[in-house]
Amino acid sequence: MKILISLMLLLHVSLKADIIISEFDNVNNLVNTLIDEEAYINPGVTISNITYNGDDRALGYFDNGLDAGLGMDSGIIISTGDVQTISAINSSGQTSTNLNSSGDNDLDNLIPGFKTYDATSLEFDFTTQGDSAYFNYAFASEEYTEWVGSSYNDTFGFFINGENYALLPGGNDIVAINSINQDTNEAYFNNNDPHHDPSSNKDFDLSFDGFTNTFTAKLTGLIAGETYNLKLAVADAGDALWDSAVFIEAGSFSKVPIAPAGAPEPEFYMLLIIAAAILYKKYYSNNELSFG
Ligand SMILES: [Ca+2]
Ligand SMILES: [Ca+2]
Ligand SMILES: [Ca+2]
Repeated sequence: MKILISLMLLLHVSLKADIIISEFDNVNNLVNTLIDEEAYINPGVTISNITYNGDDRALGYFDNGLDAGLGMDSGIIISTGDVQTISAINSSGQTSTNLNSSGDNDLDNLIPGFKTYDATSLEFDFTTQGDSAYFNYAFASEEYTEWVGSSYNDTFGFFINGENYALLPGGNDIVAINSINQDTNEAYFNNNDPHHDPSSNKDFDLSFDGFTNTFTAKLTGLIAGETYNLKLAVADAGDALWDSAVFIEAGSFSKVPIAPAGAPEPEFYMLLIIAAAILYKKYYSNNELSFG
């Protein structure tokens, strides 16, 4: 049995893959990643007039998110720093890049009394075939956990025709350092800050010191066929340091909600099959049939 457990552990380590971060190529590819035309569910949304504001370094793609502990596997990143500093190893509590980008007025209005810096935003028009649109996202930040409650209230918003719809489940709280963290709305928060909080989870393979669960954004009450302007924006607050980012799941922008890919990983099933095969072989080697 010891051999079996060792084998399973070894296989688990070898099958686990680090999060992969890829550089920004162009904004059309980036945004079109959100729509999965190949999916068996017709996304029922169309996108046009794609633009972005911010530094090219702040945009990119991610893969193997589930192995890192994110509630989704692949998609796009919008950040307040250089996405190439995102990795599977949380070796620092203060990873940051000062992009020298300006702030964002919509985000300033979201957090009265705070000023934003290093804003990155994606903007596009969309139409939906239904009366709704959905996408899956998670917010992550290096401000966690030590700068919670301070002026470094980094925030994320998505605005339809100027109004913010990025709200935490069951309430009116916005997505920001001071409104979701280890003390507030903590049920939706993943503490990954061993540098400041020994009780934090050690199983996440992500450089951010904390991140939220994966939320499904619900854009309801829309009119089928009408065009809406959507802006996704993230920014540092207080200063341009200690980065934050938003991960948005590939193929999740749809007229119907798509369940985040946080299901058991394929390696789990593979381990089950391998373990069953070993046990099967062991059983029959101990109970060999004899003829004659
Ligand atoms: Ca960190
Ligand atoms: Ca920054
Ligand atoms: Ca920051």
